[in-house]
Amino acid sequence: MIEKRDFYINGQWVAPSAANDFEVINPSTEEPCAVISLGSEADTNAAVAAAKAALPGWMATPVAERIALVEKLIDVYEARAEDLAQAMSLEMGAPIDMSRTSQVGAGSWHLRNFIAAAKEFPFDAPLNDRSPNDRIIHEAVGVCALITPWNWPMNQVTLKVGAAAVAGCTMVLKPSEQSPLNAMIFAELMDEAGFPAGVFNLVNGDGPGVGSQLTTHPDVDMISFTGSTRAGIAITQAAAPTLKKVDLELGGKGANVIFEDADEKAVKRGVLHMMQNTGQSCNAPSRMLVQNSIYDRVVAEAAEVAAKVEVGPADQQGRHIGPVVNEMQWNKIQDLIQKGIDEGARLVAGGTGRPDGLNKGYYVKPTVFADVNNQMTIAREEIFGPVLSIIPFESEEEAIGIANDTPYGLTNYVQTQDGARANRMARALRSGMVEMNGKSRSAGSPFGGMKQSGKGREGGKWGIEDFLEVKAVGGWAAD
Ligand code: TXE
Repeated sequence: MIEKRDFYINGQWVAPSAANDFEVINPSTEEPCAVISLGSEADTNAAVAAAKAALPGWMATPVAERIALVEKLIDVYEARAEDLAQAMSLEMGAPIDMSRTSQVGAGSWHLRNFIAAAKEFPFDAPLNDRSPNDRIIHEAVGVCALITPWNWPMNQVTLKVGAAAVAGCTMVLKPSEQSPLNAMIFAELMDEAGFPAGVFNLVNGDGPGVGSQLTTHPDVDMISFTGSTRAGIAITQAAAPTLKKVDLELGGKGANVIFEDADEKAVKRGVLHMMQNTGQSCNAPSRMLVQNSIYDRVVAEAAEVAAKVEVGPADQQGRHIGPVVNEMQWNKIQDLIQKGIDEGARLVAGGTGRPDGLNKGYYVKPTVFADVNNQMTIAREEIFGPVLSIIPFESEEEAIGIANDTPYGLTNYVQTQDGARANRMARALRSGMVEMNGKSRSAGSPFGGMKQSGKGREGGKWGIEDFLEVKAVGGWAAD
């Protein structure tokens, strides 16, 4: 059993101020795999104080030096890729091959994109050519609390730490208590890369503890949060009395609109995308909207594809899907599958219970419902499991109406070979991101949502911008 109780504060690993052990459970086996500590208010205060003390020096560090440290971070991150992958598989259940590729790979990708964006970012520039005495300075927001979830842990940690670091912010990371081990390795990497003491700090804890201590702390200037819409609302309310800046990347209920002229791989691609990471992605295409003229064929194909998705433990190599992260998520998913059945959706693959032969571990059957109506619970709530809902539509207008009829607005998907229609759809869909015909967004694109999917954008220059304040200076003297 791994024992890692210390926190990384002010450039050192320090013991928690009070004993408060927490067992991390391996979702593939339901057995404890590690013990960590949940921090107390004294630990949170120590980390915030370290970040506050380091802020002036870090803000004054030239951008090129901050970038150079992030470049060093990429080197040490890639050198420890296997340790990061093993930790993620152990604690959150991503199959090892997926951890080694997309889970770990997302981290270096984001850090590289931040470096490219930071090199071009106008941190300090005249207002325009006509106003040489007006200067626009972008400077760090200040001390940032970074609160991350367990589903794409390194993706989310690097999206926040990379942007905050190049922007000149100092930070306290509170990773999910469900997946702290990979974040603790990441803290070792920040140390190895040579970030000055106090620039980056890590305290483990849960939402009601360290999470809420950070959100209410008077010396924290900004919260960057990824997680549930429930917690996003709680954080916004808790942060209000101190008027902190709050960036939120929350849940989603993406539509994948499949028109009758979709390419022949569109259905398979959509089902596999839904099942990826065992459905635990905020941008999962969880509602497949299918045009009536191809509906029966698509339902049959989707059921067939889902039935072939293999499920297995995280330490097994291959392209199967792993368990979901914990018992609470497993129970939530089971309840929602049962609700789908009870509310009259037609189950065409999977269902409740564990897949055959997997009696221990939080495994879920890859599940597909057809004949779903957009008002059913499975079409409205983020399930965060391998469960696809297929909803029929007749016209483009109807598809737009159904896709937008959700409190969420993160990512939508469109499958059609008609370019004009694809572009009309891209404009009409109310979401922070739209992806067409299996093309994902390019390096440096902004990631984030509208409506109850959050506010703010992560990644590339938009991600950096969110960690910056804008200062307008009039009467700037010639240097
Ligand atoms: O998330 P929580 P949970 C969604 C998904 C999932 C559901 C619940 O639908 O089924 O959320 O997952 C910290 N103040 N997403 O319960 O609680 C918590 O410690 C401060 C979508 O695991 O939101 C952890 O670090 N912090 C999502 C982080 O928030 C608080 C990813 C996420 O935990 C807090 C994960 C509070 N009041 C779940 N409450 C996405 N957008 O990708 C919790 N935390």
